[in-house]
Amino acid sequence: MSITESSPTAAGSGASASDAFRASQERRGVAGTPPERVATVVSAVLKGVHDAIKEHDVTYPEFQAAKGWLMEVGDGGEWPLFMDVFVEHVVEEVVAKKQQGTKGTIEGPYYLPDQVKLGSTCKLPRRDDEKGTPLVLSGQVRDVDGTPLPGAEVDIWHADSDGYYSGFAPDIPDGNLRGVVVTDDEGRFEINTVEAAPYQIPTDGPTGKLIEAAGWHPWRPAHLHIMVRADGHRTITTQLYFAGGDWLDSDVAEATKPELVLDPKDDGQGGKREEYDFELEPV
Ligand code: MBD
Ligand code: FE
Repeated sequence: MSITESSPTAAGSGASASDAFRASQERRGVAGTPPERVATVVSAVLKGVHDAIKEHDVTYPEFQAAKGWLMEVGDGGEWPLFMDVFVEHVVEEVVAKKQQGTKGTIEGPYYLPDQVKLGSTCKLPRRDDEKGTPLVLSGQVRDVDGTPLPGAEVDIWHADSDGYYSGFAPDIPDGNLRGVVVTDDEGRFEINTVEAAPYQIPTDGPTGKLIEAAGWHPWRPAHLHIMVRADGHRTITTQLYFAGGDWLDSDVAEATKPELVLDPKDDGQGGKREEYDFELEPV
């Protein structure tokens, strides 16, 4: 295997995250924003930049280097990656203040809509030789008042045991380790999958180069992404993490929360099991 075929290169993951984002913009639609709002927020952002320049005596070479780097982020299609790693967690923190129910966290750049629909007890699509410890995640989707929600959708996507996502890395079949699980008449689900590995920001792109230049690390702890939808309820977008895993206390994307950390138990057959329930607030 050559490095270009087997690594989560910037060219492979950054640019395709941009394509996925453009498609999602069509889905979400873009609301008209009044000029006062634009001026207020953009002025505050620019003030932050201006203040940093003054506070740290930023030089002309540094200013020009920053300009070149910004151009590279765009050319490499890494804006979705950069924004979701370094900015999304604060947006989520702000909206979460007004929300009830199961804790959410950031969506990140690797969600893909319209994945295969699966029955309440199911196996996520995987390769015949999919590596990784088997993991069964079961639970119930309920309203915040405790009422079970049959027919809710548990839309799950995660990296493989090498830390790569289908749709964003070469050589992984479309839809691998992705699926929309529909809950049974008691709101329950049981998903058979494999443990994900920690995720590393591609080191060969502009985001990775910035991380290296700053002496930071490029890792997210192992995680499962989950979006839970039910009629009449606010959709929850969240992630589940694993107790004791690497990078849990230093996620580069700052998206962990104590409530979202699982501690799966051995099932006695070489695999692991865990339960996690989701509570959705009515809209
Ligand atoms: C990921 O897998 C992720 O979840 C986020 C938030 C950013 C980059 C890669
Ligand atoms: Fe992720």
